[in-house]
Amino acid sequence: MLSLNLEILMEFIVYFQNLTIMNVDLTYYKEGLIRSDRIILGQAITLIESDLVEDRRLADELIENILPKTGSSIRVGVTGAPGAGKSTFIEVFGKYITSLGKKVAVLTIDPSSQKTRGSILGDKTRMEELSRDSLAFIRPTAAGSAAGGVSGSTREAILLCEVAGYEVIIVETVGVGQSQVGVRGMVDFFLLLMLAGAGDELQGIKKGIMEMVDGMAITKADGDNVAKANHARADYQNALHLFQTSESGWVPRVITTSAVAKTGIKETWDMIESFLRHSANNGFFERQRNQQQLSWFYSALDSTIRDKIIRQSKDALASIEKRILSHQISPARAAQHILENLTF
Ligand SMILES: Nc1nc2c(ncn2[C@@H]2O[C@H](COP(=O)(O)OP(=O)(O)OP(=O)(O)O)[C@@H](O)[C@H]2O)c(=O)[nH]1
Ligand SMILES: [Mg+2]
Repeated sequence: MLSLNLEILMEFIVYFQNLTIMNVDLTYYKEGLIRSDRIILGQAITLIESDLVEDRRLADELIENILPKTGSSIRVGVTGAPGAGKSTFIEVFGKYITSLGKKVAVLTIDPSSQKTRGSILGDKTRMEELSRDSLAFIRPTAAGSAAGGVSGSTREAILLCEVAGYEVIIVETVGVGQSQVGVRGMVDFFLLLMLAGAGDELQGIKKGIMEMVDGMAITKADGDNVAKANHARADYQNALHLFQTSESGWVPRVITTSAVAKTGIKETWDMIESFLRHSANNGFFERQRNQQQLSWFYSALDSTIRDKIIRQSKDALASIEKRILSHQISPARAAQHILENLTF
């Protein structure tokens, strides 16, 4: 507990020092990352989340510089409804991964708070054991940023963790629309955690999410919950067979797990490993990574153009909004009009 608090305190001290000094440069970040300095990794994530123009410039330079050293981790997304047991599961799962001698980074996205230095405390104390593990790094990331699209900063945070030598990167997101789709687009394996309910298991789950997942884990399968969880597992497994078959050719598996009884943890890892073997063999792994890279580009392009327009055409936008609302111009024509008057 003491060492945990000290570490958090250190991070805050260094963070505030940097706010005042801010003369750190590319070499400082790059070398820090390469020697796997956790404090500098944390600072680099703060840098890429920053909206300040000069920070963004340095962040872009840093990312470009490290790109050749990225891509070697296994990227796993974990999603599920609030309270499904994601953080508790990730703590136990993360400990299992470090017990294999692998370094694990956990990035949590909190869609409700854009810039959340404050929630570091909450997340670190919730994954207390894992955050004390020298092979683990835990960090909440902001949902939106200047790095492009909803998920820009998390994507960049993944790259930073990879350069710092993290071999497995887990991205936790609460199961709400935009953030979930965003995370699906940046990970190799997408795991959905579900709590077995009392009634009809399949009612509460949308077809859309079923099509996105590579695996499901029914959580809290302990005590009185075991029978219910097994039942739910069979139901979901049947349902998943109906959603045949994604481009990967992989049929998602469903397992039961308990973070308390520590069951289903090795099974989850084994499932991910067999997915990786499968998708490496048929070329899907690389295809998916390539596709994700390009869709990141297009979403960055969208948000860059949008930012530029909003900065350059503030007055024109205000007046055209009025014309749209008084039916003098159609929204589509208005958009064209704004674009035609943009200078690049
Ligand atoms: N019995 C039992 N309880 C669990 C298990 N895993 C988590 N819980 C409890 O479920 C509650 C929610 O767990 P979290 O891990 O915080 O859930 P979460 O999905 O991360 O929640 P949010 O981040 O708020 O969306 C906590 O009170 C946990 O103690 C488990 O395996 N068995
Ligand atoms: Mg959580």
